Amino acid sequence: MVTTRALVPVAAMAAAALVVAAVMEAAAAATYTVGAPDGLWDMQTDYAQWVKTKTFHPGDKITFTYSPELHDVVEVTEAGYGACSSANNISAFRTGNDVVALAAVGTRYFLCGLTGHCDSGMKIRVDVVAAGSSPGPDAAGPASSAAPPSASWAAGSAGIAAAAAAAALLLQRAVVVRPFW
Ligand SMILES: *[C@@H]1O[C@H](CO)[C@@H](O)[C@H](O)[C@H]1NC(C)=O
Ligand SMILES: [Cu+2]
Repeated sequence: MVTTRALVPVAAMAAAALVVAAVMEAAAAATYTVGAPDGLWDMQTDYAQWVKTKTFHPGDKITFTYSPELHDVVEVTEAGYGACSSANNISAFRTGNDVVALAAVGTRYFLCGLTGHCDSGMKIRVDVVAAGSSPGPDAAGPASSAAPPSASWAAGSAGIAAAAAAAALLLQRAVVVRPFW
Protein backbone atom coordinates (compact mmCIF):
# COMPACT_ATOMS: atom_id res chain seq x y z
CA MET A 1 0.00 0.00 0.00
CA VAL A 2 1.60 3.19 -1.17
CA THR A 3 -0.04 5.32 1.48
CA THR A 4 1.37 3.20 4.29
CA ARG A 5 4.86 3.51 2.89
CA ALA A 6 4.44 7.24 2.66
CA LEU A 7 3.56 7.35 6.34
CA VAL A 8 6.59 5.39 7.53
CA PRO A 9 8.86 8.44 7.31
CA VAL A 10 6.25 10.41 9.23
CA ALA A 11 6.31 7.86 12.03
CA ALA A 12 10.10 7.92 12.00
CA MET A 13 10.07 11.69 12.24
CA ALA A 14 7.62 11.57 15.12
CA ALA A 15 9.87 9.11 16.93
CA ALA A 16 12.90 11.27 16.22
CA ALA A 17 11.13 14.32 17.61
CA LEU A 18 10.36 12.40 20.80
CA VAL A 19 14.00 11.38 21.14
CA VAL A 20 15.12 14.98 20.68
CA ALA A 21 12.68 16.11 23.34
CA ALA A 22 13.99 13.49 25.74
CA VAL A 23 17.60 14.46 25.14
CA MET A 24 16.77 18.08 25.85
CA GLU A 25 14.98 17.08 29.03
CA ALA A 26 17.94 14.99 30.17
CA ALA A 27 20.19 17.98 29.51
CA ALA A 28 18.07 20.39 31.52
CA ALA A 29 20.38 22.58 33.56
CA ALA A 30 20.54 22.04 37.29
CA THR A 31 21.56 24.37 40.10
CA TYR A 32 23.29 22.86 43.10
CA THR A 33 23.79 24.56 46.43
CA VAL A 34 27.30 23.63 47.48
CA GLY A 35 27.26 21.32 50.49
CA ALA A 36 23.47 21.05 50.65
CA PRO A 37 21.41 19.53 52.06
CA ASP A 38 23.54 18.42 54.99
CA GLY A 39 25.87 21.42 54.90
CA LEU A 40 26.60 24.60 52.98
CA TRP A 41 29.83 26.51 52.23
CA ASP A 42 31.31 26.01 55.67
CA MET A 43 34.14 24.43 57.66
CA GLN A 44 32.39 21.14 58.33
CA THR A 45 31.32 19.80 54.95
CA ASP A 46 33.38 17.15 53.17
CA TYR A 47 33.29 18.57 49.64
CA ALA A 48 35.15 15.67 48.06
CA GLN A 49 32.33 13.49 49.31
CA TRP A 50 29.65 15.97 48.28
CA VAL A 51 30.76 16.19 44.64
CA LYS A 52 30.68 12.41 44.37
CA THR A 53 26.92 12.54 44.72
CA LYS A 54 26.56 14.88 41.73
CA THR A 55 27.30 14.91 38.03
CA PHE A 56 27.94 18.39 36.69
CA HIS A 57 27.23 19.25 33.06
CA PRO A 58 27.80 22.43 31.05
CA GLY A 59 24.91 24.77 31.77
CA ASP A 60 24.62 23.73 35.41
CA LYS A 61 25.23 26.23 38.18
CA ILE A 62 26.56 25.97 41.69
CA THR A 63 25.60 28.36 44.45
CA PHE A 64 27.85 29.11 47.41
CA THR A 65 25.70 30.09 50.37
CA TYR A 66 27.41 31.40 53.52
CA SER A 67 27.83 34.41 55.78
CA PRO A 68 30.18 36.88 54.06
CA GLU A 69 31.51 37.86 57.47
CA LEU A 70 32.83 34.34 57.92
CA HIS A 71 33.89 33.17 54.45
CA ASP A 72 34.44 34.05 50.81
CA VAL A 73 34.76 32.15 47.55
CA VAL A 74 37.84 32.31 45.36
CA GLU A 75 38.15 30.47 42.09
CA VAL A 76 41.72 29.34 41.61
CA THR A 77 43.87 27.22 39.34
CA GLU A 78 44.75 23.63 40.06
CA ALA A 79 48.05 24.87 41.54
CA GLY A 80 46.24 27.36 43.74
CA TYR A 81 43.89 24.62 44.87
CA GLY A 82 46.77 22.32 45.75
CA ALA A 83 48.63 25.04 47.63
CA CYS A 84 45.54 26.67 49.19
CA SER A 85 46.66 29.94 47.63
CA SER A 86 44.31 32.59 46.28
CA ALA A 87 47.17 34.87 45.22
CA ASN A 88 46.77 34.21 41.50
CA ASN A 89 43.05 33.75 41.58
CA ILE A 90 40.74 33.52 38.60
CA SER A 91 37.89 35.35 40.32
CA ALA A 92 36.63 36.10 43.79
CA PHE A 93 33.15 36.43 45.33
CA ARG A 94 31.85 37.52 48.69
CA THR A 95 28.14 38.18 48.57
CA GLY A 96 27.19 35.16 50.65
CA ASN A 97 25.07 33.89 47.78
CA ASP A 98 27.45 33.48 44.87
CA VAL A 99 26.16 31.75 41.78
CA VAL A 100 28.81 30.30 39.51
CA ALA A 101 27.91 29.07 36.03
CA LEU A 102 29.61 25.89 34.90
CA ALA A 103 29.67 26.86 31.24
CA ALA A 104 32.07 24.33 29.77
CA VAL A 105 33.52 20.88 30.23
CA GLY A 106 36.55 20.97 32.49
CA THR A 107 37.62 21.11 36.10
CA ARG A 108 36.96 24.13 38.31
CA TYR A 109 38.61 24.82 41.65
CA PHE A 110 37.26 26.96 44.47
CA LEU A 111 38.44 27.66 47.99
CA CYS A 112 37.73 29.94 50.90
CA GLY A 113 40.37 32.63 51.01
CA LEU A 114 40.15 33.31 54.74
CA THR A 115 43.25 32.33 56.67
CA GLY A 116 43.34 28.65 57.50
CA HIS A 117 39.95 27.76 56.05
CA CYS A 118 41.21 26.08 52.89
CA ASP A 119 43.81 24.18 54.88
CA SER A 120 40.97 22.93 57.06
CA GLY A 121 39.27 21.51 53.99
CA MET A 122 37.16 24.44 52.75
CA LYS A 123 37.97 23.79 49.11
CA ILE A 124 36.08 22.13 46.31
CA ARG A 125 37.01 20.62 42.99
CA VAL A 126 34.17 20.44 40.45
CA ASP A 127 34.49 18.23 37.38
CA VAL A 128 32.17 19.34 34.58
CA VAL A 129 31.55 16.53 32.10
CA ALA A 130 29.77 16.44 28.76
CA ALA A 131 26.02 15.99 28.83
CA GLY A 132 25.19 12.34 28.35
CA SER A 133 28.28 11.18 30.19
CA SER A 134 27.30 8.68 32.81
CA PRO A 135 28.19 9.48 36.39
CA GLY A 136 30.89 7.54 38.18
CA PRO A 137 30.17 4.45 40.28
CA ASP A 138 29.79 6.52 43.43
CA ALA A 139 27.33 8.91 41.90
CA ALA A 140 24.11 7.35 43.16
CA GLY A 141 23.71 10.08 45.71
CA PRO A 142 20.84 10.96 47.99
CA ALA A 143 18.64 14.00 48.08
CA SER A 144 19.43 15.83 44.88
CA SER A 145 16.52 17.86 43.58
CA ALA A 146 17.47 16.80 40.08
CA ALA A 147 17.14 13.12 39.24
CA PRO A 148 20.42 11.37 38.39
CA PRO A 149 20.90 11.77 34.63
CA SER A 150 21.41 8.06 34.02
CA ALA A 151 18.17 7.18 35.77
CA SER A 152 16.11 9.81 34.00
CA TRP A 153 17.69 8.87 30.70
CA ALA A 154 16.84 5.19 31.18
CA ALA A 155 13.27 5.99 32.18
CA GLY A 156 12.96 8.47 29.34
CA SER A 157 14.32 6.01 26.79
CA ALA A 158 11.82 3.35 27.78
CA GLY A 159 8.98 5.84 27.58
CA ILE A 160 10.12 7.06 24.20
CA ALA A 161 10.36 3.61 22.71
CA ALA A 162 6.82 2.91 23.88
CA ALA A 163 5.54 6.26 22.63
CA ALA A 164 7.23 5.84 19.25
CA ALA A 165 5.80 2.34 18.85
CA ALA A 166 2.34 3.62 19.79
CA ALA A 167 2.66 6.51 17.33
CA ALA A 168 3.69 4.16 14.52
CA LEU A 169 0.79 1.82 15.31
CA LEU A 170 -1.70 4.69 15.33
CA LEU A 171 -0.43 5.91 11.98
CA GLN A 172 -0.80 2.42 10.46
CA ARG A 173 -4.33 2.08 11.83
CA ALA A 174 -5.22 5.48 10.48
CA VAL A 175 -4.21 4.27 7.03
CA VAL A 176 -6.35 1.13 7.28
CA VAL A 177 -9.43 2.94 8.51
CA ARG A 178 -9.17 6.01 6.29
CA PRO A 179 -7.19 5.02 3.22
CA PHE A 180 -7.78 8.24 1.27
CA TRP A 181 -7.07 11.10 3.72
C1 LIG B 1 42.67 37.82 43.61
O1 LIG B 1 43.84 38.15 42.90
C2 LIG B 1 44.12 39.54 42.85
C3 LIG B 1 45.34 39.72 42.00
O2 LIG B 1 45.13 39.18 40.74
C4 LIG B 1 44.33 40.08 44.23
O3 LIG B 1 44.54 41.47 44.19
C5 LIG B 1 43.12 39.77 45.09
O4 LIG B 1 43.36 40.15 46.42
C6 LIG B 1 42.81 38.29 45.05
N1 LIG B 1 41.58 38.05 45.78
C7 LIG B 1 41.53 37.25 46.83
C8 LIG B 1 40.21 37.11 47.48
O5 LIG B 1 42.50 36.67 47.26
CU1 LIG C 1 35.96 30.25 55.10
